[in-house]
Amino acid sequence: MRVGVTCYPTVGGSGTVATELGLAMARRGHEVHFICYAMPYRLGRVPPGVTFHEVTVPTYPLFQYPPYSLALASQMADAVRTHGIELLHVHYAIPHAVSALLAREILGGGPRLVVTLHGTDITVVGADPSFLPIVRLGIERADAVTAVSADLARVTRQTLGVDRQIEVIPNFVDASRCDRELSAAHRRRLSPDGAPILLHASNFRPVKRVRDVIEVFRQVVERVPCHLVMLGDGPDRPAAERLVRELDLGPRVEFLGNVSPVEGVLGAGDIFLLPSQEESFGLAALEAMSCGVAVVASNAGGLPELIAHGDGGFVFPIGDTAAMAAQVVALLLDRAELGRQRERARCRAVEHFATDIVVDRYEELCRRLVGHD
Ligand code: GMT
Repeated sequence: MRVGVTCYPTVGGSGTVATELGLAMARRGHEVHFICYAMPYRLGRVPPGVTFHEVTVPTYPLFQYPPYSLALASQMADAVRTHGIELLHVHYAIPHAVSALLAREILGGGPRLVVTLHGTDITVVGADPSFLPIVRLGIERADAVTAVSADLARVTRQTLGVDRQIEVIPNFVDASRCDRELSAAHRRRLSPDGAPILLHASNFRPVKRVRDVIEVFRQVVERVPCHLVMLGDGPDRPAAERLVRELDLGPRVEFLGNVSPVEGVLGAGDIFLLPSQEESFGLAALEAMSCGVAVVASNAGGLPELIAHGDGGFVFPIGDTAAMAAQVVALLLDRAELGRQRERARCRAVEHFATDIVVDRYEELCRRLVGHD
């Protein structure tokens, strides 16, 4: 098959999933064309079977808002025409879905369209009245729509008022990216006293409730010595760093920003904290689980589909930092149980969310639409 993939190329779950899926499809012999405004951060050296098409947006004095969606549509149409692309797979509905529809208009028909919904494209930005009608159009007109959790599929139908099939295909992880040696080296540096390590990784947006991460840590460290490692970057990071200083937690908390490979640091931890307000899936938690890290999270959105309470992870009501902290303390005080939970987290990631299992489902969907056996 010849497939065009569009995603946000920056660090983030949807870009990671889109890129890893494209790479997996290329390894399976398909021709994959990434059509994005920059090289996806996870692409690295472009392997055989993969082509990158950069979308450039010309500037002009009249353009206070350069029309990226239109440049993307033109670039999609051009790539389809030149390379005989049979299917466009766009990740994150805004604006990719409607750009793909426009590309089909330009071509007077053409490729099949798959839209994969990732979360805030529906729950936050997509629900905004300024985008809702255009997101609904993209979803209604696509040949197939997938969502990364059943909860996101349900919320999409409810929020947009659409009544169409949305296939649930969860995110996936390649556990071989975990590197025990690298993680051991990180652990020696991050915890010179050998105390356990709590982790958080996100884009530090308000939906992540980063203050709750710090509040949980504050309650835990009062009872058990430990460290907190914060990965990623975003608008709430300065306030989080300030809060850590105000609470006098500085010596025990490190903000590392975006690190690569993230699994190196994730594998150095014991427990991953994800107390989000909204979370359609929680890819960072899955990555941590695949490296043998237990998860303590909120029960927002699709998190209970990823985390089976008591089996490698625990979920609690959003904002219940006391319950989360009590769970973390219980695990840190019972090292045998912590070890069992960490192993269960790894098993669950590998048994339910391994790359091959999930890529099979996307490949089957694409074949069905394109009509290949
Ligand atoms: O908008 C975001 O927070 C980023 C977005 C992304 O592009 O990574 O995250 C969403 O997609 C991820 C990949 O499917 C999911 O793992 C995240 O749970 C989801 N974020 C939210 O729902 C807040």
